[in-house]
Amino acid sequence: MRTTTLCSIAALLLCSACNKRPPAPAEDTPAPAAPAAPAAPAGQPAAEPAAADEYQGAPVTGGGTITGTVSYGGKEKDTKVIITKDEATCCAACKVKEKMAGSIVVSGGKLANAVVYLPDVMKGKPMEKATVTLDNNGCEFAPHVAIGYKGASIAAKNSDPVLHNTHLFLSQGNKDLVNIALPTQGQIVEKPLKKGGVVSVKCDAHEWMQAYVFVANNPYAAVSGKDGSFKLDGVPAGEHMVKVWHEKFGEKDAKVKVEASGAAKIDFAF
Ligand SMILES: [Cu+2]
Repeated sequence: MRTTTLCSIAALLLCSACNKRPPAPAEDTPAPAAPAAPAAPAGQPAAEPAAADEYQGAPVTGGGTITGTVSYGGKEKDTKVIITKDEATCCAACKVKEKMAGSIVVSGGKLANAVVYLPDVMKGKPMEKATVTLDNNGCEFAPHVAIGYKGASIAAKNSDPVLHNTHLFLSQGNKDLVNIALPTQGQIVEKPLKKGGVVSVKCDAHEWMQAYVFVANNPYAAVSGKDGSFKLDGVPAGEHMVKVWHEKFGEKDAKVKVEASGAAKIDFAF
C-alpha cells in the first residue's frame, strides 16, 4: 500500500453537463425535385455503427435514480507528505513543510472521493462529452478524484508560477498514456481520453502530487462528496451492478434494482 507520496486536495464533485448527441439523420429525405438541380450539400454523414462493446446513448424514458452514501469504519488515517521543492508556491500557508496527502478524506465516518459507477450499462442516457479539468494549484491537483468520459477530453491547467506536468498512467498495467508539460502559469492543454478505467495522475516535478481520473465508459459515474453521498440519475429500469472504487480501499460491488422512474438506494462501507 502506498504511504507518503500523495498530496492533499479538496474533493470536488464534477457537475455533469448533459450534451445530447445530434439525432440520427432522417432516412426519408425527399429526392431532389429535378434531375438538373445542383448537387445538394452533402447531408449529415450517417452515424457510424456502434461497435458491440460501445455504449449507445439515447434519451431514457422512465429513468430512475440510485443514491446512497459511502462510509469508512476503519482506523487508517490520511498520511502526510513532505514539501521538498518550490516551497514558496507549494507550501505558502504551511507552518511546517508538510501537507496531508488527501488520499483518505473521512468526515463523521463518511468517505469522500470514492467513485460509484454502473459498469454494465451499455444502453442509456446520452454519453457525457464534458471535458474534465485538472488544475495544478498550490502544487496539488484539484480535484483529487474526478470523472472523465471515454471519447471526451482532459484539460490540464497550471495555476502556479512554477513548472508542473500532468502525467497520466492507466492504473491497470501502469501503462503510460500521456505526459502534458505545463511550464507556464495560466497554461491549459487538452488531450483526448481514449480508454476507460482508472487513470493515475502524477507530476514528475513534485513527487507528492497525485490525482485520479476515472474514465467512464458510460455516463453513470459519480464521486462521493464530503458527506459520502452520491447520486446517479437517468438510470434505465432494471437490475444493475453498482461498483464503488477508492484509491486506498479498492473496489466493492452490489446489485440494485431500479424501478421505472424509481428511486433506489444503496450504501457502501469500507
Ligand atoms: Cu508539480
